[in-house]
Amino acid sequence: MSDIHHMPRVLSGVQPTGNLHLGNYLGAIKRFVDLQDSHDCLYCVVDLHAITVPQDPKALAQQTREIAAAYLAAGVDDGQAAIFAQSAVPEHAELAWIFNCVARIGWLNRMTQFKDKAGKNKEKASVGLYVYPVLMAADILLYHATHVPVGEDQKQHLELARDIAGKFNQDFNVPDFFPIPEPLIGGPAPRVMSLRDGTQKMSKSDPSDLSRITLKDSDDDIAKKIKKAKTDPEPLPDNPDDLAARPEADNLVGIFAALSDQTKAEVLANYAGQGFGAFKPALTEVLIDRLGPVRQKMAQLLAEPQHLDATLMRGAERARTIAGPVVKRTKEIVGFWQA
Ligand code: AQP
Repeated sequence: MSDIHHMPRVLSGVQPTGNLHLGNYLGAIKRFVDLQDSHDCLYCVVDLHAITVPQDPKALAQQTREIAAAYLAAGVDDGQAAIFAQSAVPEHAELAWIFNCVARIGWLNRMTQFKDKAGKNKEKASVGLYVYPVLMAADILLYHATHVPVGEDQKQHLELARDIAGKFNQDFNVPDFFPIPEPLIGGPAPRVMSLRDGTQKMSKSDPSDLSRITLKDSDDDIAKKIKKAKTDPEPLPDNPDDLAARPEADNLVGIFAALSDQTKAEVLANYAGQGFGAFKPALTEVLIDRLGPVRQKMAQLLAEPQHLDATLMRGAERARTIAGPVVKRTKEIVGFWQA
């Protein structure tokens, strides 16, 4: 029998590690907004994750405010969804330790993000970077979250969270104590690719600024980056399947579709037979139309840090009202002494 009835609950987060880009927006933040009316939502700024690689201590708190500002500017309503810093809820680290003792080294050795991020220097990578997916499992399961909106790059980590939940429930004979969370990965742009190379993920750490559109880019920056985006000489097809071997074209059509809440087929219905000379200006217009207001609102919010701090404080209080009892019960299940 279940200990707890699992109501639909959404948890997700973004690292405060620098300039947010279109991949973070389409893969995560825009979808946070779409879910808030139908689900109980918690959106954290995952600063514990951020320090798995070196961060400037003087900049980190401000970067955390920036992500909170991005959530709000994109349309997350802090009256509905809790917005908070991960480090302000100590239960994340507490549950992560217990999960470190549930997860298997063999499981972590399969994680491709660690391999990508540690590169050839894996002996010098932090232990935190290695156990990053275990902390992510704790982030989700701490709230008994049932759904996790993320970009496709996080799919493997979500599978690990599911494995950890299942193993804990089985090891301690508490069927259904932790729900098995479902990834919410979808839409026409689940993996936004670099504007310079359609086979590489758009990412904060790409050395080329032309590879990504950031939420701080001016309208002129956006126009310049789209103008310079790599394409091919063929006109656009009328069938999305015909984009399969054209990664750059597929990426730009996917971005257009996601920003305009259409499918790729609907976008192609308007642009089939046309080249990028016609498509790029239209894409620039959609980008400016959707991202311009987010940029302006973010700037306004960042000019009032006390408002952002109040939002983060309220969010942390609310998060702790859920996290506290879950950790208390988890400790009982594990057998820890509690007065
Ligand atoms: N290119 C992407 N397409 C779709 N979704 C993406 N996400 C990231 N890149 C893309 C999603 O954004 C959310 C937050 O990501 P994060 O900041 O926590 O971490 P990240 O995935 O490490 O971001 P970057 O930009 O890719 O950083 P680096 O360069 O350090 O690797 C997640 O839901 C993620 O799926």
